[in-house]
Amino acid sequence: MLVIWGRKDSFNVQKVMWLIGELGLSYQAVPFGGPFGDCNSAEFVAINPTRHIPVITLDGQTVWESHTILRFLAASDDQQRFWSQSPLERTGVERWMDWSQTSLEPDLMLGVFWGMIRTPEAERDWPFIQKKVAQCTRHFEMLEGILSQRPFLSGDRFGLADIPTGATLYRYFSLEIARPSLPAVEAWYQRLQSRPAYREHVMVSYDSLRGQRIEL
Ligand SMILES: N[C@@H](CCC(=O)N[C@@H](CS)C(=O)NCC(=O)O)C(=O)O
Repeated sequence: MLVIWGRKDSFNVQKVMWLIGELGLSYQAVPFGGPFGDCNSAEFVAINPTRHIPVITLDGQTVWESHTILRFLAASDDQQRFWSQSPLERTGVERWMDWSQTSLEPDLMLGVFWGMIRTPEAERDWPFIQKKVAQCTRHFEMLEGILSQRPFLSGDRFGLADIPTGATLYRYFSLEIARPSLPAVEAWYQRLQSRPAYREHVMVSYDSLRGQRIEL
C-alpha cells in the first residue's frame, strides 16, 4: 500500500496528491507536519533527515522530496502515462519541474506566500513582498508567452511539467496582489481546474496557515 505523510494544505504535498489522483492510485494518507506531527521528531527524522513532508512509503521503501516522488510515481506507472523512456523527451518536462522548484517557487511560495500569509500581519516586510511580487510578474509573463503557443506546459497534452507550476496557480490567483494580464495562463488554469484531482488536492483552503510561520 502506498502511504503518504503530509498535510492537505502543504503545497509540496499537494503536487504529489495531484499526481496520485491523476494515476488513480490507492493510498493511505498519514496527516503529518504542522499541527498533525512534528517533522523534527526523532521518529520522523529517521524517515526523512531533511525534516520535510511529503514522504511516501511503498513496499517498505521510503521516498522523499516532492519532485523525486513525482518522477518515481510517474516512472513506476505500468501505462507510462506521465513518463517517457526517451531521456531527451523527458528533459522537455523535467526542465519545467526544475524551473518551478528553483525559480518560481522561491519567489512565489517562500517570498509572497510566506510574506503575506504565513507571516503575522504586524511583521510583514512589504518592500520584500513587493519585490517578490515583481519577480513573480516576470515569471508569469514568461509563462504567458509559452502558454499562448500550447495548451499545457508539458505540450499538447497534460503531463508532469504541469504539476509543480500548475499547483502554484491556486495561490497565485487567490492572493491579493497585482498581477499582469495573463489570458493564456488563466486559460491554462481553467483547463487544470476541469481536472477532478486538481480541484480535490490543489484547490485547498490555506486559511489555517495564516500567521503560522514555522522554521523550514
Ligand atoms: N524540497 C522539499 C520541500 C518540502 C517542504 O518545504 N515541505 C514543507 C511543507 S510545504 C514542510 O515540510 N513543512 C513542515 C511542516 O509542515 O511541519 C520538497 O519539495 O519536498
